[in-house]
Amino acid sequence: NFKESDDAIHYRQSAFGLIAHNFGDMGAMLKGKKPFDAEVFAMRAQNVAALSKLPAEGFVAGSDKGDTGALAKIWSDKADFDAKMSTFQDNAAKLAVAAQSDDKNAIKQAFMNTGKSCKGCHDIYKKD
Ligand code: ASC
Repeated sequence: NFKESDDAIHYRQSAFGLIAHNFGDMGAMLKGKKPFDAEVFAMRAQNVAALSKLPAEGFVAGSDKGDTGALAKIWSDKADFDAKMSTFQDNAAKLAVAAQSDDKNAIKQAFMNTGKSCKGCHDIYKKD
């Protein structure tokens, strides 16, 4: 529970920031912008799988205000939003498993599926 809706907003934005940092580094490795380090990649994939479970708690009722990226549609279509968040968590968990293997194609596919979960939700529920 949060004392103020600002605390809930700060909580979910912090979680998303950590997810973006970890996911972004994985993307840089897969796109060849930096060398692929399987150990670091797997660590980051585990981070994202764990972090993916955090933001949902911050989307409390009454926190659909202020100048955040969160659109009011999140709260009017909460069941769909929650389902998409759950799909993201599932894909992130699968990415963490794939990252334990040496199957680069499976890793790339799992990474792309997870990225689609990010984008699929942002397209509908995030400003810009
Ligand atoms: C990222 C990031 C996102 C997603 C999205 C995937 O690295 O910050 O929001 O990937 O662009 O399509």
